[in-house]
Amino acid sequence: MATPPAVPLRVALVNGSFEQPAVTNFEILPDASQTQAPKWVPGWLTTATDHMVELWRSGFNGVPSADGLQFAELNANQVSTLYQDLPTTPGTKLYWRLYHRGRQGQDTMALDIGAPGSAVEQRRFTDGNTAWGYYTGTYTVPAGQTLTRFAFRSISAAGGNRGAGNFLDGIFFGTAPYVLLTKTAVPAGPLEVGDVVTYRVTAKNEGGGAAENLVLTDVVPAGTTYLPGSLRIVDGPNAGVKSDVKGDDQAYYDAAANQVVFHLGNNASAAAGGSLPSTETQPAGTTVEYRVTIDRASGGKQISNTATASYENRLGDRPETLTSTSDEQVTEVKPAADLTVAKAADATTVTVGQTVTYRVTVHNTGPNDATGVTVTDQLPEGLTFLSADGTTGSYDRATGQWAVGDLAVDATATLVLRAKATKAGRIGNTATVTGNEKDPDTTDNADSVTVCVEPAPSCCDPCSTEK
Ligand SMILES: [Ca+2]
Ligand SMILES: [Ca+2]
Ligand SMILES: [Ca+2]
Repeated sequence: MATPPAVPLRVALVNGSFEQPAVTNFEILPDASQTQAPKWVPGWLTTATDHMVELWRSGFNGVPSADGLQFAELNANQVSTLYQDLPTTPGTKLYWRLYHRGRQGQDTMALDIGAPGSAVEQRRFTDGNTAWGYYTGTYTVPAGQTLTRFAFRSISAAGGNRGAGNFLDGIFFGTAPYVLLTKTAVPAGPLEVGDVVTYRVTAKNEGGGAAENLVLTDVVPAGTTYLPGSLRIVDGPNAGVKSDVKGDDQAYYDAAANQVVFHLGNNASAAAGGSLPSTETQPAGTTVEYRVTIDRASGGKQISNTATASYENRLGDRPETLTSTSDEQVTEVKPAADLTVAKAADATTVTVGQTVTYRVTVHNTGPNDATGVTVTDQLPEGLTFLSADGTTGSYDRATGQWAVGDLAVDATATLVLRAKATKAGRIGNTATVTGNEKDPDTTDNADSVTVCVEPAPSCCDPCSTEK
């Protein structure tokens, strides 16, 4: 079993786009420390002594939001700093991005990141009141820093009003996306040749930022055959049955590469993968399934299967392609043996009183050795048992069973069965073979032969004196 890599500590702001709580026009609300208040702003804390944070609805006073339906004003009633403190792992690379805008003219703020109390200014942003400025950057958590403050500090605001200035929106500060794949096979097995296995793969984003252009690929495991029409997104965006055809929906079966492909996440299309948010907002991630039939050649073997996903981290200046591999799913397949039987008679026309000689041949075409092989060949009325000679095992004249026992792959056993014809007529007789292992093809497990028994000729009695 492949050991999945350890899941990194997720870092992500809470309420980074100021969408909660919903406000009409604008509201000045207590920060996240004031949980006794009937309505407060999740995630964000302020250094303002009144603990107030100001949220605006998009379009209020003619200012549209940059992301979603709401945004914040850094200066609520006082010149202050708005921040969140997040647990961090030293050495982790964190990405930030934000939208900034002036209210009455050019407003300036600083971004400070670091240990609480000693955060370091990363950059200053000055924007006018006609458009949102968009900024991105990265920060690597220094050694020993297990708590990191991410803070916006008001520097100046046009208009001279301490309670007006520095709009903020669409803020992200956190770790790269990290897709974790888990795979299950249903039923768990051991299974038989010919059984259908349903593979389910769940993709969860345990990182901070969204996993973009998420494409899941699963090569149909060796020893199985894809069951047409079995693609489905079980849970998550675009859930539903998908066709095998490429280009018509979010999944397809690629016959040339013998693999299934799913485009996953929000806004996934027939052409490209979508965006999978972190488990903070999408705890169950997204789950897909497809089915295979176990090939005959897999008898007595194991089927192993691993899914992979590719996705992009678009938090930086350029998209970074990342891949994830699922745990390996191993299914045991029980041995299988395709037994065949052939029955023949040395002569198919005999006379009453003569001996009928049958030859019964049983063969194992595999893929595995057979055990408990039994051929049932009961002599019908009109035939009296004379003798049975098998290359292996013994024939029980009472039950008509020839106990062959073990029969290796490609091995053959033969029984010569002799009987005396006692009655005229057509006599049909069938031999049927069974074994302990699954027989993937039972159409060749019985064979019959018909013998014509003619009456004894009365014309040729040498003792007759009639003239
Ligand atoms: Ca927003
Ligand atoms: Ca399709
Ligand atoms: Ca068979």
